[in-house]
Amino acid sequence: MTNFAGLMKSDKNILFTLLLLSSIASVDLFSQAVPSKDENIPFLVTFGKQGETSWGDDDFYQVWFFSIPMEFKQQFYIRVFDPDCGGEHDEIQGEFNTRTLFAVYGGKGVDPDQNEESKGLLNGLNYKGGTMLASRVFGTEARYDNKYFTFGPFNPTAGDFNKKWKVYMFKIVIEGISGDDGNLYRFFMSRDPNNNIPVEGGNAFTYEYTFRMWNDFRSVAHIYPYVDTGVVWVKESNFDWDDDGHILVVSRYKQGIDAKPVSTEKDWKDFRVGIEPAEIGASLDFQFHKKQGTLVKNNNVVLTIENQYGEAMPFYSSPIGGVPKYVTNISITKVPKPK
Ligand SMILES: [Ca+2]
Ligand SMILES: [Ca+2]
Ligand SMILES: [Ca+2]
Repeated sequence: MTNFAGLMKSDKNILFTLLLLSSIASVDLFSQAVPSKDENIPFLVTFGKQGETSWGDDDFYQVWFFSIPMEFKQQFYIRVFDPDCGGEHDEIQGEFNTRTLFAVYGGKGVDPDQNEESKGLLNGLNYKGGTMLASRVFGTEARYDNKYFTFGPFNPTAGDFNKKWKVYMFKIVIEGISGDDGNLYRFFMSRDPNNNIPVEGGNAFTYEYTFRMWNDFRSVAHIYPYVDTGVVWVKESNFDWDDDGHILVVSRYKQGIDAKPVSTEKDWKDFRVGIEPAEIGASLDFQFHKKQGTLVKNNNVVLTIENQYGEAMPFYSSPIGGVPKYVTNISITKVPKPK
């Protein structure tokens, strides 16, 4: 830390050092689990489209992107844990009768930087842009209950190339095509069809995160929106939070801003927070601290975030720049704008 203290003489150097630290911290070998270890979220969830939005899924589909660094030349797999709806983990309504489509896309049309509709945010737009590479519909299937199903192998070059990040992008669309139960599942992007072996430098992201909270008081879930150039403020929106505690916004410069109000039942609530210049090019940490006292059980929720232009921002499973930690005694407001 002595070198760091020395650099603090110059504001410009502080900024440079932080950028350097953030790029070093960005290597994360656990990044291919979705949700990731850093997120500490038990499951993603998608309900059958005859379900009730009051159970926590606003639109009965979800879109996830996987990115593969261009240096990676091997084939890879997308593994889905508990893709069926029935037996363990899933949320029954009446009887289990839900069918869920999982479809993997590559090629032109996938990259959300080049195709806004691909983000999957607005109903009626074509979030299935790209070429379908594999798909399967799962009902109640004991052979995939509490087990993995593996899509692939895929060649990295079958993805949609993104020049900015130098990655090939793939996406998986999850749709509750019938029924009314909640399908809980997770992903792992793997080099191996039968084991979870990470693709180095791979990542996963979404623009609308639909997930299950833990059924305990102490576990804190996190999601990590990435703040790109030009962002001045962001609007976080949450759906069907069941008034389940606090959402805190944390970064190197935010110790924990209480994002109030949170949603209650079948409603959206939003919260705006300003972005400091030095928070650009890194991730924020949205922390979900559950309500104490009476346990809110099986809480399914939806999260989105947009910038001041109304553009949706991505949540990365492996936070870009690493997990942001609040740093005391550094006030970024003292950093002057570069001349
Ligand atoms: Ca049912
Ligand atoms: Ca399931
Ligand atoms: Ca809920």
